[in-house]
Amino acid sequence: MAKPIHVLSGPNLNLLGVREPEIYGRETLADIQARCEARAKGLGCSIVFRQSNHEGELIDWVQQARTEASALVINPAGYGHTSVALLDALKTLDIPIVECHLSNPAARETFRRKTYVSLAATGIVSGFGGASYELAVEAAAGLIGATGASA
Ligand code: CA2
Repeated sequence: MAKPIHVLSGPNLNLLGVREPEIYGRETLADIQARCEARAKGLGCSIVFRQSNHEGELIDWVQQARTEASALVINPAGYGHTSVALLDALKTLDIPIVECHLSNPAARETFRRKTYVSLAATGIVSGFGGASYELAVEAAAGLIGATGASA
């Protein structure tokens, strides 16, 4: 059985659909999880989907992904712009890392233009709302050779 793709979300993303819908959309994180699960299933893989408001917990989960995941999708939220510790953890992984963002941080405030996480990411998907996660799962699946296509 192939290892799952781990999908991690950082601080405040538990509030999706409740606050700031003009920036982050009306979908809840549970809605996005359902989209990712359906997409992964279609591609013949599985996901583990988690959110935390705590930097240390996210780092623990990144470390867990070293042995338990086939690929990692991460929306680090605010920690992407601040956390060298999260970057250090990500740099220990030998699996594909896809960074994802609901919004396009490059088109927002200057301080969002730099993300430490990007230094460890294989690729980035941003600006498509909840679909960013789905596209990131699809990209991760492609990087591990899971296409769902049957011969
Ligand atoms: O666009 C993204 O996905 C971000 O990672 C979201 C972060 C932000 O700091 C990044 O620059 C871009 C913020 C997440 C906050 O989530 C909220 C959700 C609902 C209501 C308020 C905040």
